[in-house]
Amino acid sequence: MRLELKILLRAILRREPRPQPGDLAQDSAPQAFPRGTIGLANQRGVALLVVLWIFIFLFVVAFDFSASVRDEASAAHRYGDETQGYYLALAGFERALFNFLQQAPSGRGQQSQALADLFADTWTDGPAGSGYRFRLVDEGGKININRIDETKLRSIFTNLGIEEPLRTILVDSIMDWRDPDDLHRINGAESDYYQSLPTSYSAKNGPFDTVEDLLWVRGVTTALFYGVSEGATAPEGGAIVGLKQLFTVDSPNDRVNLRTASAEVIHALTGIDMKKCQQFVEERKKLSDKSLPDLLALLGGGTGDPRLQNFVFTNPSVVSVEAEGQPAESRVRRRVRGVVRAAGGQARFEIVRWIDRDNQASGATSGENK
Ligand SMILES: [Ca+2]
Repeated sequence: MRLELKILLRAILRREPRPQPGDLAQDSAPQAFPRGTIGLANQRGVALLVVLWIFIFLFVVAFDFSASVRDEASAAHRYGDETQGYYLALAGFERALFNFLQQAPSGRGQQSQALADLFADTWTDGPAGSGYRFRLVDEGGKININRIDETKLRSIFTNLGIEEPLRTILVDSIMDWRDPDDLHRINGAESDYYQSLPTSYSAKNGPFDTVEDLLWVRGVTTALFYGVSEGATAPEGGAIVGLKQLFTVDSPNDRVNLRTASAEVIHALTGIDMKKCQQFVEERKKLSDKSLPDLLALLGGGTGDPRLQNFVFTNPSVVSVEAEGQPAESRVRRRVRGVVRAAGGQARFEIVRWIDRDNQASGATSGENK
């Protein structure tokens, strides 16, 4: 660029004599221009080009600068929004915790309507303009992956419409993952199998730490775990359900709390038609005073029905609290999640698990932005 500037300056400083109009008139015959005139015209063209190049250069520099300033500004803005969203989410978490502790579980046996609604699997908005919302999910309403036995596990996969041989692979591999020994079942997998994978690891040989650990187990695909396989068809009377929705490691019970269990969990446990389970969940919301016989009748079975032996009826004591914060006039949303166990005494509660940045938040936001 310096070279071009030099050329330009030289062209200006040289001050070549301009051709006069008379000159042209004198030699109007169609002959070649004298050499000096051609040289002059060429040099002027060069000056013009140089000026144009300088303009382009300045334009690019200015554009680049403005774009980077704009990016920086929007990044700073987004960061500010996200920080605000995070603290709003924390506020939502505290609020949800307060609501939960207000009802839990000192008054066991008291079956208040408010408590049931708290676990209706819907988001509750904070006060108007607060910018947060929260949701409480009873972990007791899901199936404890560390406690369920082999027979029930098999029947769950059958109810989900998973066919052989995958069903047996899943059951055997989950049991192998949990049991302390390294002897694998016929279709199971122990460390020797996992060691032979491209990215090798060992079997846990102990209880699952999180539900996500299922993803390490042989046969469990992300589609199966999240329930989002494309082009999959739902089994008859069933639905595509992700294992993530069904299982928990935090449930305090061997059985599932019928008071808060989702339609998917009831369907997976009992094999009752998915539509019917959804109807049951809707009807359950309307019942003001619930008891186990009421609910069982609603589900269409007497107390003698063996399928219903999978359930208990209790106040939630271990809950997962999800809270989302979103500053006003912003599209940024932050989500936090914590699993809280109600405890007696002074402490009143204990945080079993804390997820500072819940992945679902980003997924949900991008989904809603579409
Ligand atoms: Ca094992």
